Amino acid sequence: MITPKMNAARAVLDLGGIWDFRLSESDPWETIAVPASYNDQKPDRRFRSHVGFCWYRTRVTLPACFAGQRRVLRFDAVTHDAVVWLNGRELCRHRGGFLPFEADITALTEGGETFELLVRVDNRISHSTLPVGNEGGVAFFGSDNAGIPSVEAGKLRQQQQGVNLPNFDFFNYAGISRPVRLYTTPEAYIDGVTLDADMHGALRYSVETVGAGEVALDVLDAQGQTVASAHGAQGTLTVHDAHLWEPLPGTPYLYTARIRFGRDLIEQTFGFRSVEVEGARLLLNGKPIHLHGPCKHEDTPFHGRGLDLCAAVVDLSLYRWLNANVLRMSHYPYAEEIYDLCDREGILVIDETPAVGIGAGDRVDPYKTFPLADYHAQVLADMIARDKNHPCVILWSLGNEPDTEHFPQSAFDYWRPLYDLAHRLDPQSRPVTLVCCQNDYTRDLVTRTMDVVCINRYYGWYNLSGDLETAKYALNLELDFWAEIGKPVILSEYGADTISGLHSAAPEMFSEEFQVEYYEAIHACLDARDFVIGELPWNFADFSTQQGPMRAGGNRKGLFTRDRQPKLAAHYFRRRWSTLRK
Ligand code: BDP
Repeated sequence: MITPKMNAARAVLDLGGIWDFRLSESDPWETIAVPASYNDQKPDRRFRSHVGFCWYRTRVTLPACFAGQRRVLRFDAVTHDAVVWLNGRELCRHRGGFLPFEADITALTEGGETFELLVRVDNRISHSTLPVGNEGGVAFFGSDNAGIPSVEAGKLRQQQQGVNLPNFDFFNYAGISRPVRLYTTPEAYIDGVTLDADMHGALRYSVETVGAGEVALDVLDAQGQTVASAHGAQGTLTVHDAHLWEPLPGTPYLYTARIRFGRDLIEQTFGFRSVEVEGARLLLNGKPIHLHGPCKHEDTPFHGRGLDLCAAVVDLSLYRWLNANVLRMSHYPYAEEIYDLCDREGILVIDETPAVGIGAGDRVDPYKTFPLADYHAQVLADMIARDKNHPCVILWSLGNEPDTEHFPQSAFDYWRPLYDLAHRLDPQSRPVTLVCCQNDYTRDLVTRTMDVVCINRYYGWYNLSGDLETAKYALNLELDFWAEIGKPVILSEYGADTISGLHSAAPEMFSEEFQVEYYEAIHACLDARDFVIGELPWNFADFSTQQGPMRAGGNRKGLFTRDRQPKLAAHYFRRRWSTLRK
């Protein structure tokens, strides 16, 4: 799906602004900002803890000059499920909160008139959604007190009244979280573009079109000069002495493919770069690369998970300040604008499906009971279709922390087809991974079969808490195991909750000094091992979560506070990453 951008052939109308909103059909309409999550926009607990449908409404006047054009309404993301009506008539529905959908409204509109858009949003999570919600009253954190009659009765009451029980550790923000746009195309139009450009200057391309016409493609350099051209819907061309796209501290050189088809036009940036796994190394442009940068969430004050472009620029500027070169888009595909930014800023991206929390303890096999396989495959396909042309994307992550330990064969049978699908669908056949939970790694049959092994580990925090010497001992033991597997390993999460401003001279957990000592201890293990090709601390910034006994004002593992002020550890990483070369 092509990201709508205005150019000489296409108009784009941003429908963002203040819309009407209500939590239920019996509430009065009130104001809400779009795009943004609705949860933090009102000082009202009902907004934060809402479960089920809510309603958005706006009126749009279509410019008269849109007549004679094909007209498409596009939602970049509505979290989680959406149904859209235009003038009371159902237009489209979409499942899943992190990828775009669109509807052709040409036949329903003319240009010059006003119409009403109504959107019903559903934020419920369950065993059949990604991310996964718990069913049966199981809470993610804290003691369940299973069996106590009064507590069980309370859980039953919660279920009857409707409750979301995330099986994941980030707030279940919902709403129209990314831009809504109306765009035009000529009647015969470009429907898809696939670019595969490598470090030798070869560009393989294919263009999908609807209607009659010829495809012509020009490659423009960063100065706008045409450096290569081709005709036809698909082919290969070569740019001689191509500038490579390199991550920081190199130059992320971008070219533009200008594609014409009849009266239509698409301008798609891309970069010449190659990525592959060779033994226990990850090669970027033929050279081993070490990945270092914190994982993140789309999470800012007020906006929740809604797109906040200013915060996005601030955040990526802080990646540069940290001397980071990678951003793992935990735990869902981010807004398209962020990939454009990463392309420009030279930040590598690990792109992840929203498959978080596929697990239900040691007695229930989630792979036999959660109806997810087909839907998960669809989400993966949609993510790859959306993001495949970005040079910043170097690794696909099929999901985060599923159960791979209790039902190892079942897990393998579930994840293997997704791994194969990702390779089949990606024209660049980027490496594929699955981010694995801290578990009995000797039982896990999936993680070791990925192109890159990604492990989340909390030695010294959730286990062996505070005892960093023993944490090192245990992590070293595990790393000895992975050394034998012979694949590149990324420590894809590790971290310690830290309350900004809490200090201790003999560092204890939650203090800023402890966070630094924790990282120093873990790094002592990593630095001794060449096959560990990446370190992705958890998390870039403090972020909002479901309330619970383990979370004081959210997850505090940020290197920065939620308002992006550095803790001691941020300075530590800035120093470490200024010299880190492997
Ligand atoms: C990991 C999860 C991440 C959590 C983190 C934590 O992947 O989403 O936020 O732990 O507990 O298990 O801080």
